[in-house]
Amino acid sequence: MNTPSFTPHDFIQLALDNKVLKFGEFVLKSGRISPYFFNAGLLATGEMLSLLAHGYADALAEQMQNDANSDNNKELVIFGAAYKGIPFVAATAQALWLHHGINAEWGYNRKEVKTHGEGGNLVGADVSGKAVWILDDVITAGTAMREVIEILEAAGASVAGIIVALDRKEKGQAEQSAIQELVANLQVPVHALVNMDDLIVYLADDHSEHKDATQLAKMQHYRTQYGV
Ligand code: OMP
Repeated sequence: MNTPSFTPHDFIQLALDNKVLKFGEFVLKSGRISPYFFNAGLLATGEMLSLLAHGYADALAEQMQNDANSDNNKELVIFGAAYKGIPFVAATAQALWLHHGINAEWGYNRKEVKTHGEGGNLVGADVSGKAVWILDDVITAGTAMREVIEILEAAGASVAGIIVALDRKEKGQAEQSAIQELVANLQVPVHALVNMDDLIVYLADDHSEHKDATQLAKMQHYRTQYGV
């Protein structure tokens, strides 16, 4: 069976159906109290993983197409950070091959450095000296992403670009969003498959199965506090 192409609406619907996206009161890594939480660890069916990987792969293929038009390097290396990024990067490498005929190199890190056998903390593609695309689940204030960038830089790699599943479109370290800060600091493309605005559009849409005026109001209030 072919996986349908990724759309924000279908992905949000599936995420709500499967409690990947939940409403309530959640304390975030940044300490902010959020009326919603996206738990990528619950994208735990073949359907959801395939849809997500299709989304990452389409975004990367489009980027490769743009790069080819501007004569940039055509090599594609993708990286997923432990732990949640590992299945996503593997599934995306496969989706790139199956849907786009792109043979990307892929790799990931371990959280515990291995001291025997091949050793080290990186697995898969040798990223040293290469420009690498980072795949991650959620970006809020950008702390997790800065940690991934440090891991890659320590391995002698540079960042070619970043794709996240959800951009919460919140302030980073100052007034810009975390993604705006990354773009300004790294000068590389940063994409999100879904963002806070898509969630708000979904909740307000008459065609959404989970249309919800109460949650919509809470989301809008939160956005005025921390959103950009
Ligand atoms: P920042 O490091 O602030 O960008 O937060 C991103 C990280 O927070 C993600 O990698 C997740 O570990 C976690 N997170 C979620 O998984 N889902 C959310 O909806 C919000 C967060 C969060 O804590 O901000």
